[in-house]
Amino acid sequence: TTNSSSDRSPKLVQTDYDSVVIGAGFSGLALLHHLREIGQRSLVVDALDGIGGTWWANNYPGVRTDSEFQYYSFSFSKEVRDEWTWTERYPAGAEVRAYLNFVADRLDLRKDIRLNTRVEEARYEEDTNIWTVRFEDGTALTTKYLISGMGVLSQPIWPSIPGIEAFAGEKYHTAQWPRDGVSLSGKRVGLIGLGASGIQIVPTIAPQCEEFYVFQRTPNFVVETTNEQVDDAAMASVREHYDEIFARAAAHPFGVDMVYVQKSALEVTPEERERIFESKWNEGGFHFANECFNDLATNHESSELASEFIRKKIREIVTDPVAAEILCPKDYSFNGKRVPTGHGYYAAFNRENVHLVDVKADPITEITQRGVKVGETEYELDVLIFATGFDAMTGTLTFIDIVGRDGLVLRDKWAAGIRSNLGISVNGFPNFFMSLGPTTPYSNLPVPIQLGAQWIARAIDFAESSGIERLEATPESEDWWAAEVDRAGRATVMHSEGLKAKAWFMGENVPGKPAEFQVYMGGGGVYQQFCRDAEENGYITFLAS
Ligand code: N01
Repeated sequence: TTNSSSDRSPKLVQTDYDSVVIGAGFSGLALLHHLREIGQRSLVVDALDGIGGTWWANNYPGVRTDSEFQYYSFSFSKEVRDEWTWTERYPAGAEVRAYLNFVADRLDLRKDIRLNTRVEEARYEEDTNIWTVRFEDGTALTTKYLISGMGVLSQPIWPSIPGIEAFAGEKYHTAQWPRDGVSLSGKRVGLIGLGASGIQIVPTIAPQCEEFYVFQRTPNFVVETTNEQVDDAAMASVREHYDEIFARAAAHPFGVDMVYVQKSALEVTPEERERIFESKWNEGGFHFANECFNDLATNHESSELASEFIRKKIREIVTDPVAAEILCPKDYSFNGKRVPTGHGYYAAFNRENVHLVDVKADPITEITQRGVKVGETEYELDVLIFATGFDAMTGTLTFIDIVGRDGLVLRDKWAAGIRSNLGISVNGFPNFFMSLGPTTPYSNLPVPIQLGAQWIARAIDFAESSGIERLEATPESEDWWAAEVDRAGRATVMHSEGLKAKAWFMGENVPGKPAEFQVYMGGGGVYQQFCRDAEENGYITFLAS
């Protein structure tokens, strides 16, 4: 007998793997470990030639975490926690890379990771319920489950400035920095881009360059910090309390282990407000955004009070008043862009060899063979650095061809806007999961990465043990989630300020992308509760087929 459901039950075909994960960074390592725990035969592939994902690719001078070490790591392996030692409060990129390689070795992951393997296409076939993954070298393999761990900020973008190809000097993107580094001494260096990447580069290379031209379009609110060594006692205490640290970070809206204050910036006297701002400015980095008041991300007036405090700091640090004014953001307020942490950023502009060029007032007209042309002035350069960011959140997923049921390509499905259930699963793409897919929380990322990998492994385990052949977001769940992402985003200043500032989390840094929240602003703790609810309800919103 045939009926519609037996028509759709797959032929039994042996696949090369049970699960294939794309990306060998934080996500890929966590996924491989947890998929092994449920007995999956898994393979991780990565286009790059090293383990570490974003921490392998982003090898530029000054790269380090903006999160403190104690919540910028995994909690699931006691061995790793006990045996790994962090040396700095904000670890340098090389140390995070070493950590991830340590994780790969200690958990014996390396044997199931294939590097230098770039995916070009992944195609689902309904008859067999199998994904075929094709690589750049012409080879292919088959898998039942396909999981993206490709990262949220991994698809670099170069600006479309006329003449960019003509430049005869050395040209680098921060996210594609040469492995062996670049010698800058005695050279005239230009930098375009002052997000978190450019802001880390500035003070690091300023002492190396002969002359350093910093081309600024939109200034940022940078919160400076100090960076202390982690001593043995601090490391021992973190090891002892790791579960509590991770649990607090998981419950915090932004995935950090910080005090969640319950006071508005508008509830206190101006003197008290100033005292709190000053004290959290001195703690530095994310402490300022997270621990002063509870409404710097939700109330425009409060955000503007924080903005004014930082403008005052900029004017104090930067000795040239003209440069200070150029560095002060005035067109948008605090939290309108992702707030970067500074390590001597503003003070770098006091150096004689650092020249700030305001390309908002006078835009870059072209890049020439010799350098950068701004109005009638041509800045001659030996090296030009692009810290111009990424096609964030969706970029890696739409760059390759992910082809679901009936030939539907993910890129086309999302052309008018992101559709998914919880940023994990997409209707039309059975047995395809995303670690940190678009619309997962705006957060310190190792926390949602670990929890997401564990959730995906449990979901697959559930399907395998219940004889469910396909997990796939229902259309209704996509409607619900899109509305919730929009609602949560609009409740923050990130919406209005991010649109004004052209923030990547609104997709505004990439021409042609729909302006929408690419991340969930409702908080990590709330998001994790939605994920637990889905699980406790028998994954009903993931049973479309
Ligand atoms: O990229 P960005 P990023 N002419 O998109 C400028 C994470 N991250 O690589 O604002 C002139 O923020 C552009 O100017 P404007 C973190 O989440 C984390 O720095 O569009 N300028 C902007 O200044 C971060 O938010 C860490 O006017 C041009 C810059 O390029 C995210 O990655 C470290 C231009 C791009 O800034 C992205 O950061 C690094 C043009 N034609 C990154 N085109 C840590 O946690 C673009 N720009 C440590």
